[in-house]
Amino acid sequence: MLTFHSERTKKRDAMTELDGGRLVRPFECPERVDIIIDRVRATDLGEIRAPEEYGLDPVLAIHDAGYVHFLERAWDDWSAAGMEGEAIPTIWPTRRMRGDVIPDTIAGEIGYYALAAETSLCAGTFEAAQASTDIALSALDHVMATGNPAFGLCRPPGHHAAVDQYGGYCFFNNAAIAAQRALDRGAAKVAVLDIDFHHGNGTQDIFYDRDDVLFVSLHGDPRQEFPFFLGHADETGTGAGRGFNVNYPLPSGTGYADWSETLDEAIARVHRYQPDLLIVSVGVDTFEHDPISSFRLISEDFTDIGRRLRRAGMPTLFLMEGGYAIAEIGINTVNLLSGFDS
Ligand code: Q9C
Ligand code: ZN
Repeated sequence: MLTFHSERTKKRDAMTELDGGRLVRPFECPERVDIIIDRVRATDLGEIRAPEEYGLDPVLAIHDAGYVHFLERAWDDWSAAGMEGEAIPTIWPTRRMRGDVIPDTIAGEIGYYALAAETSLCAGTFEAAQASTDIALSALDHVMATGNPAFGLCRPPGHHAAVDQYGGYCFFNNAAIAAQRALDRGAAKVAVLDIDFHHGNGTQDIFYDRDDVLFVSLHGDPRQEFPFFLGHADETGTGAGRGFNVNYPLPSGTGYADWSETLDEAIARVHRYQPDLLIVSVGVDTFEHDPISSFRLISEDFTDIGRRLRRAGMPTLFLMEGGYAIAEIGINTVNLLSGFDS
């Protein structure tokens, strides 16, 4: 299988993540892509290609223009305001406050556009987010042109990013942007299957009232896990989208027996939908040793996931989301992809 990769994704190298009241080096770090690409090479998964550049039009087909331009200038505005650390919000438009007037000063704007505080903004974030989206779109175009699968080694990840909000390490929702481009280029229906440990709140929210994108997600129960405020089983879509959003929240400690049974149900739902394209939001943070997650998949399980996805028999685009057990991130990711190829 072809991999799309760019060194430009490493332009985001934040120093800080707010974690347990301390500032630590982010779990979502640039070495993640180095380790995965080394494993792609070591296993001869297939050719590695650089992405094309698509500019902001496909991003603006999903995200709010004010949000995109905020991300473009946020770091400069933050620095110009004399802030000494990386950019982290401290207040949000929460219940009973005004969410309809956007502040015009960086300390307020950042709370308007952030959905969580762990993800610091730093120099290079916007460039890396754009590179990540270019990778997703290049991989998409390959799948659409050939019918063959492709892997977009996206970083930063995308599935927590909503129309006008970043957080959970995500800025541009690569899977949503790719799904929209597929529709714009002739696909009638696209399914997004999200197997990252965390609920893909951004992707769900973007397509919640639509029937041309089916969103199906397996994830840690939001009663216990990030993003906490979305991802319950009773979120099934609204309006035309009713029935086209499917959540499978699973308890902490879930191992592969239960997880894979749920995956088969999710695949069966995707199959009934008969999409022209399947986009898999690939997180390997379901791994037993992931430092921020609580499922118990082992490395061999990822190979089996790939095999099960192959049996579904659809044109498939894989896009990287989470996975923070750095030592095994290459093995786990490439196991999944080579399981699909086998
Ligand atoms: N400081 C993705 O997997 N919570 N995002 C962090 C540790 C945020 C995960 C808790 C987790 C975000 C793409
Ligand atoms: Zn995740």
